Amino acid sequence: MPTPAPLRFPARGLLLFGGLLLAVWSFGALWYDAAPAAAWGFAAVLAAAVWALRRTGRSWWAVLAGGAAVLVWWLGLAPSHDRAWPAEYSRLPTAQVDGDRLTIHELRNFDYPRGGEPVPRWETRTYDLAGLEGMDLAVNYWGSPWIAHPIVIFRFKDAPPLAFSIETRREEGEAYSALAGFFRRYELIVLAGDERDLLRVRTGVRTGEDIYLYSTVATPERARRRLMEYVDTMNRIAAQPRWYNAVTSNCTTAIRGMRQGDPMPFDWRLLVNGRGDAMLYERGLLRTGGLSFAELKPRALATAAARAAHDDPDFSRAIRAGRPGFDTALPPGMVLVPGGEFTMGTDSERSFPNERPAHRVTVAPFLLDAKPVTNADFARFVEATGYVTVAERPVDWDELKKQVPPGTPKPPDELLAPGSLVFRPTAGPVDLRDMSQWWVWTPGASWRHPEGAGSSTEGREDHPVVQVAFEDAQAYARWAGKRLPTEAEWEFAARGGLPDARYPWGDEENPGGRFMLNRWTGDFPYRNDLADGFAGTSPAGSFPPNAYGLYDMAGNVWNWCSDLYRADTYALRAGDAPACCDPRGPLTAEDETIVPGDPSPPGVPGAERRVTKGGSFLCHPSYCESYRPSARRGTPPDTGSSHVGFRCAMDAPDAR
Ligand SMILES: [Ca+2]
Repeated sequence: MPTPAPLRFPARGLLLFGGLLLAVWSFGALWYDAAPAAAWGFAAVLAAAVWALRRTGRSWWAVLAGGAAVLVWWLGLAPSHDRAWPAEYSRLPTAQVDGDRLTIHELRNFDYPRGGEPVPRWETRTYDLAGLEGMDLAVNYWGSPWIAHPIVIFRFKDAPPLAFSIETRREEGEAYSALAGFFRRYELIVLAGDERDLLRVRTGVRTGEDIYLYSTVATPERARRRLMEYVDTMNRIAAQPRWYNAVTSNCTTAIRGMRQGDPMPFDWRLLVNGRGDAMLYERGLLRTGGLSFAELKPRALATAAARAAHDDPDFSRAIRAGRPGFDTALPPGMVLVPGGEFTMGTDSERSFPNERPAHRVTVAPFLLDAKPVTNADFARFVEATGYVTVAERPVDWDELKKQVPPGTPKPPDELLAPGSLVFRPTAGPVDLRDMSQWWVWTPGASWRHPEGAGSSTEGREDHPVVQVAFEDAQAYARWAGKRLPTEAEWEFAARGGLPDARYPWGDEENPGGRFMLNRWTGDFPYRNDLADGFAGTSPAGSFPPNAYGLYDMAGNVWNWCSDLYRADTYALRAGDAPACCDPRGPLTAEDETIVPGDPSPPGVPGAERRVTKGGSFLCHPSYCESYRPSARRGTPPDTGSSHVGFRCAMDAPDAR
């Protein structure tokens, strides 16, 4: 028998690589599925055998034999339902279908009280399959943008949404390890749960996780087929335990495998499933609201809404409201703000006295314009109604008298001509306590002529309307069938579900070096370096929205709120217990305590002022940083200016 020729490089290299892979796999299988000591023992024996055979050219036989022995042992490992499961995995759901009636046993519906321990609840529920309306998809990220966990949700006409989550059934004290997922460490479980359980555990209990919510195009018939596949898999697993495997049987590939009727073509994004939503979008399986995927995804982010609605019995509607692809029938341009309890004001040292103390407040769900009312919007209102704004009317000295110190002489007539306050940069540094140096009473200034006679809004149709008084904003809101937001609503909305964050987007003012708002950059009030792109107002919505989809909640223009202003409102309210519900502001300012350091323009004690929120293109950290959600100002109601606008609110529709 001729001696075989020595293996040439490619074949030898492949053999070496294969041998190494087998050895590493065997080591991992023993490490994860037996014990680390077994893995080390195996490695030592194998190394000794390879060493002993090193001159015979047959040392890879030792690797093959060792690997084969481990494989035989490993394939013989049996999955089991009978282990020390933690509460959340302690029961296996099963289901029965009888015509249109679906009954699920051991449906998980844990409650997660804020700050408390989970309350286990396992239920039997029945669903009318004829009432199945559609199928939604929640995508859960817990760290890497490449790896996600899909939760499929079925919506019914007369029942809460039913969610399914295919997970590793980890034992008590066992953490999920991506590497262990390649071996036989975990059994597979299909959880059937109330949507509030499977989503809230990820948004309100665990930290650092995100949920994106999409509506799929599945018809009720198609959704029913998918649902039946889940039911089938669930019952099979209950009858016969099965191993989880990160490649062949994970939460995403298991979904694919269930689709026996019309298989989903294989795609790399089934494994690297953090990009699975993009794949579904490309295949036309998601409702898009007419948006590109790059636009859709940020608006599908439901983490903040879910946190805000954590205790809301109407959780399922709150997390969907305003999200593209869901039929929530909101008036165009409005966003549903879920409402809830929150900390209003702040105890931060870096704040004004009128923002303190922090106190708990609840607000009901409400609708809010996504953007401030623009010049084009306001022009439509004026055209339709012939409305004349306060700044366009001659000043009524008898009215003005009430707002200035008694005995103030009547000003010259030209100052009583129609006009408004216009911002004018100074020539150089000035005393920042004296606002009169940059605010100039300008005859002829109005919403049509924001900088006075000769100026216009041409080319600024999409900028927020300015030079509007409180009364003008109210008149517009009434015409639009809306109302102004309360201060509490404004602040809740601006916070975007982030409790205690300094800004509507978080604690860092310029995340990644990016400007998140239009404020004053450079040296106030004489040099603007345009670092954020705008010296004056910017088109409404030029900067990223907050988590509720609201734009310009910081900077650009101040927004009128409906509340009467007092610097001591928070101090008075902080004594209230429990959290005050939908506060509408003080009823009178007559006995207002003067609060030293109130940043509002000086007024006559007790004279009416209204709350403005949000800060403007004139705010600068050196001066006010009033674009923080807790910041507030009192503004005389008849005073328009270059940097005060508004947006409207509505009560949330009660109907689902
Ligand atoms: Ca600016």
